[in-house]
This record gives sequence, C-alpha cells and structure tokens, in this order.
Amino acid sequence: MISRRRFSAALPFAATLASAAPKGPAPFGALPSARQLAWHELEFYGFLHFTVNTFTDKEWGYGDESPNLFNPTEFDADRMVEPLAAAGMKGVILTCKHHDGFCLWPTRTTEHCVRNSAWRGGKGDAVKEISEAARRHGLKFGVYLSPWDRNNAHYGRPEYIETYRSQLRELLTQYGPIYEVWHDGANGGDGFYGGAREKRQIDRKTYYDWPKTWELTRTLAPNAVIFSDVGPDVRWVGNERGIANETCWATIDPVGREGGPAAPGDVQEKDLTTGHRGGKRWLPAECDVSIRPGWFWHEKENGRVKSPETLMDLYFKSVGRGASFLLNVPPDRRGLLNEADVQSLRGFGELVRRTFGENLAAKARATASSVFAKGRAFRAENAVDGRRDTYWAAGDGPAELTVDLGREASFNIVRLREYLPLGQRIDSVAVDAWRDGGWKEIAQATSIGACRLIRLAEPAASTKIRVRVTKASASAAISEVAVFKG
Ligand code: FUL
Ligand code: CA
Repeated sequence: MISRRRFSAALPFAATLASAAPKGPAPFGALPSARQLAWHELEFYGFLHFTVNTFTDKEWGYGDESPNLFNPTEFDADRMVEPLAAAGMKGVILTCKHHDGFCLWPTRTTEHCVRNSAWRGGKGDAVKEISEAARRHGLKFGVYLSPWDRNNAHYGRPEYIETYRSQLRELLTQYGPIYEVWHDGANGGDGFYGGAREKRQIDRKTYYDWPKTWELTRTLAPNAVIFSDVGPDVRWVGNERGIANETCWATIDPVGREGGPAAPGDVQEKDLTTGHRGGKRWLPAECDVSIRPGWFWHEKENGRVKSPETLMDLYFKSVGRGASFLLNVPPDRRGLLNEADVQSLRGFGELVRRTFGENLAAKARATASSVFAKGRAFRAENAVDGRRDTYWAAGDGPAELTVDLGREASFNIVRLREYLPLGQRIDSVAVDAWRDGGWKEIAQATSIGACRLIRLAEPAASTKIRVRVTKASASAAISEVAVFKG
C-alpha cells in the first residue's frame, strides 16, 4: 500500500497528461502568460470617461472642482452598458479616478469623491453600479486609476504613493473580479494640490515605484492584466488614434526616451506602434481611441461622433493587426450614453455581425504541404475547425495550407491567427486564389500573432485559397484561417 501511494504521488496528474499529449513544435521566442492569453481573446472592449469634467466641460480637471458638481440626473448603469455589449464589446474600463482626483466610489482615502457629491445625496457608488451592470450584460470590468492626482495635497511626495496604492486596493477588493488595471502615462504638472496651486514635477522613473504597485495587483487580482505605456502585460500602441502599425509585433524591448530602461510616461513611443521582431517580452499593443474628439462628453461634440464605417476601419487597424481595440464612449450629464453614440455603436455591432457572421471556410477541407511529425494532432484541418486551441503545425521547409471551400465563393476578407502559446513565429505570408486553372497571388501580409485581417481591394471569387508562409522565424503554427465577404 505504502509504496503504491508513493508511486502515485511521484506521478502527478499534469505529468500524466503531458506525456499523453503529443509533443508539438518547440516554442519560439517570448511567450504570452495565461492572463495575456485570456486577454487576447477579448479583442474589443470599452472605456467610460466620466467624472467632474463631464459637468465642467473640461478634458483635464484642475483638481479644485467642488465634488458637488458631480450630479448625473438620470444615471442608469444598465442603460450605459447595454449599448457597449450590443456593439460586441467583451469588457469595459471605467475612469474610477481621472487626473482631477475625484473618485467615483466612496473611498476612505479622500473626501474628494462621490460621498460629497449632490448625486444620490452622497450615497451613490458609480463603480459598484457600473461593475455590476457590466457583469449583468456579460462584460468584464476594468479600472482606470490616474496616478497623477491634481487634487491631492501630497502629490509629489512619498505619502501620496501610499494613498494611490490604498485606492487601488479598494478597487481590487470591493468590486468583483477585475480583468484589466489601466495606468495612464500623464505625470505631474500644475494643479490644485490641496490649495497649493502650483506646478509639481516628479521623476517618472522612480517616483511611483511601479514594480511595487504592480506586485500589489498581482497579489489582489492575479488574473488581471496590467496596462501602461510599457505593460507589464499590455502596452500602449503609442498614439490615441486607435491605430497599430501595419506590421505590429506582440514582442518588444521598450527603451526610455533617453535610452536605458523605459517607464510609464518615459518610453520611445514610436516603437510601441510597431513592437520589435524578436523582442524579449511578450507585450501586445492596445489601441485606445475615443468615439468623439475628446475623452469626456461635451455637448458641442454631439455632432462629431465616429460613424460605424469609421469604427470598422479602426477595428481593421487594431484587432486586424494583432492588437486590441479600446473604444471610449463617454457618458453625458444624465449619466447615460448620448443618443448619437448609441446609434453609432448599434450600427457598428450590426456591421461586425454582417461582416464576420459567416465564415466561408467553416466547412472547408484543408490540406498542407507538410505536418509536424506527420501527427494527427497537428493536421491541416485544425486551421478550419473554429477553435483557437487547435492548430496546424507545419513541418520543416516551405509551409503552405490549402483551404478548399467546396464551391465557388466570393470573399474580400481573410482572417489568420497564430497559435500563441508557441510564440509569434511567422514573419510574412501570401494568399493565393485559384483562377483559370492556376494559383494567383491576391494578397500579402506581415506579422500575424493573435489576429491578422487581410482586406482585399476587391472581392475575389475562388473555389479554394492557399496561404503560403513566405518568411518565418520558426515553423508555422496556425490556429485559424477564416474567409468572409464583408
Ligand atoms: C491620457 C489622459 O491624459 C487622457 O485624458 C485620457 O484619459 C487618455 C485615455 O489617457 O493619458
Ligand atoms: Ca483551430
């Protein structure tokens, strides 16, 4: 008996499983963590910029606004969140505190918060209501907590860092699972600072002691990804237009403005837009942009809401280039999304469903020039089975995958996904269509990663398509080839 028990203890379940699963190709380069892999599946999520600025018509509050100003007249978290879900978003990040320092929850760290607002006689908690509504509508919830605080008297001194961490602790422990923690890179300048009304500069590299703050998030919310200019999980894309570079790598080695290590607010921004091929860190890009010119609601911008077509273009330039699409939709003074924004969101949702509703390769037959270890586990069909956790792995040498659509179909979008647990392996591909008895190249693309959307200038009609890997740093591992008519 005793020796039997010892035997089973020496062979844990995971080890049994691993030895049963066929061994795939060796991973290449920097690899995503489990929390990053989960985040990669979200692709499209929302931002809600909401604070005293909504009532003062500003983008950056100075920090001297009376908390009493925050008084949405018809605040309804369900009505705020439902249009985001209808647009296809998978999560929503709320500005729990912006640079003005006003907290949307009744924090113990400052009086500058909803407790002292006219809204609901000081009894309201916008973070609670919005986080709960998000979950009711199937959205994950994330928090934006501005490090720069123009209200706090201690900003610029060590005491403030403790306050900032206490605020983070409250958010991470009181509002359910948090999927993303968002730290912007705005860092000091003039402000109210408890009445001092002065300019305070901080050392971007050292003041916040970011590693310690991130450690706190790891402890309290181990599944949350942490966003900043430089991660550690998700990086800024380097612009606020919502656009990744045509070639955009998930890997990067961020460098500070004057060389040396990078920090939030101190990074060579143009690198963020492209990433670095072969970079040592898996740090995929997130493309943030507002549906309006400003981040906060302004009456005068009601006529300047981006159209569904513009949003679709941004979707192709973010999600379609391996990054995520973070679209801001700011609530108005009622505490609702404005009608113009809601209309555009609904239109965009419909456009996405119409465009990506039918994968013409869903029932296709796939064959490959080679299969890793000639194993069934890595067969070509894995690229057309609608699952991200199965993949076609090529053997050594030229890698080509042919997808037989079974009939002539007209299409203008091809979607490719690499199997991310094995790293970003492919440098470039070409796509061919079968025409007049031969293959004809119809498109080329570079970096693939989580997702590459290839848009054809005009629809192609073909009975089959071929994806040719034209350059790779390791043998191809492709989890999806999909074809659409948009
Ligand atoms: C920036 C802020 O300064 C803007 O106001 C906005 O919140 C944007 C998303 O991040 O750093
Ligand atoms: Ca698959």
